[in-house]
Amino acid sequence: MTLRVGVIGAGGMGREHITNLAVLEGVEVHIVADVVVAGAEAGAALAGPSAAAVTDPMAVATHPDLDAVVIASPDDTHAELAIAAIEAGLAVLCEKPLAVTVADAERVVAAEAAAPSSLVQVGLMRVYDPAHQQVADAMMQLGPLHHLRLVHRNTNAQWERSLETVFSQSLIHDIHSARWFSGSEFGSVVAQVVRTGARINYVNLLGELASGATVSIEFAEATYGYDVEVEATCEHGMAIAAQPAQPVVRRDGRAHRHIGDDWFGRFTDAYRTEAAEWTSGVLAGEVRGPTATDGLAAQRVVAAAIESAETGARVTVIGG
Ligand code: ISE
Repeated sequence: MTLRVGVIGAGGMGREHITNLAVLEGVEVHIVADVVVAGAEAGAALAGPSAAAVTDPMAVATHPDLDAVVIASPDDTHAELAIAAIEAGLAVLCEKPLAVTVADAERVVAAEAAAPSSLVQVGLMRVYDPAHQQVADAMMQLGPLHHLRLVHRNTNAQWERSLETVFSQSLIHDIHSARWFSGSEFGSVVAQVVRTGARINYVNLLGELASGATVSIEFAEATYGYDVEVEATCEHGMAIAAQPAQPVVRRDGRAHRHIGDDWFGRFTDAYRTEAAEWTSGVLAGEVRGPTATDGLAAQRVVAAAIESAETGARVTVIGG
C-alpha cells in the first residue's frame, strides 16, 4: 500500500519534511498547501511531478484522498488543523508546538480521545537524535537520575520573538527531552529571562521533577552557531551527549571543527528517522513517537515557565 501524505506549510520545516518523505519507499507526498502560491508550488515541485499545490490548508487537513498529514504551518494554526485532520480520520505529524496555549493543546488531546484510534505524533524529534539516544542508553547503567543539564544555543535571526514564542518554539524541545530522559514530569519551575531591549537573549529554566531529580535548561539566542548540549548526572556516574561527527580541519594555522548554523544541519539524521518512523507507525496503525499528550504536557511546562518569568515566583506545573 502507498501512504498518501499531505503537507501543510512549505516553509523551512515543511520543505524538510517533504524532502525526507519523498525518498521513502511506499510514501507519496500527494499534495502541498501553503497560503503563498509560490511556496505551495515550490513545495509540490520538491515532492515530485504528480504532487498538487493548493493554498487552502484546511482543504489538505480534511482531504478525502489522504491517509496522513504533516502540519508545518505557523504555530498558531496547529491546533485547528490537527483537530480537523483527526475528525477527518487522518494520521497527523504536527510540528511542535502542538498548540500555543494549554487550552488548545487540551482540545487536540480531547479530539484524539474521541477518535477510534490514536492519530497524532508531535514533531519533538530530538528523541530520534543518535546522540540523545546514546545518553538515554548510557543512563540505563548509571542508576537514578539526579540532574539534567540541557543547553540550547540558537542562531535565530528573528531577534524579537515574544516570551511565549521563545518558550513554545525553542525551549519546548528541551522540556520534552527532560521528560523523555527522566521518564518523569515537571512538578515546578523557576524561569529567569535576560533581555536587551525587546530581545530575549537568554533564558534559564530550573525545574524540579516528580522523581526528585532537577533539570536546568539554558537557552541563548543569536549565538555563534546552533549548538545543543546534554549532560545527565546520575547516582553512579554521568553521560554527556556526543557532538555530531565532524572532521577537525587544519588550515591557515588553525584547527577547526564545523558546528553549523541551524537545527536542520544539527538534526539531519533525526528528521530523516522521524519521517521513517512516523510513516511506518501510521502504516501499522500506531503512534510510535511523541504523542499529543506529550505535546500537552510540554505546553503545561511552558505555561508555568512563562508565569514564573513574569512573576519571579516558583510555579507549580498544573497536571505535572
Ligand atoms: C526553531 O524554531 C526550531 O524549530 C528549532 O527546532 C529550535 O531548536 C529553535 O530553537 C527554534 O528557534
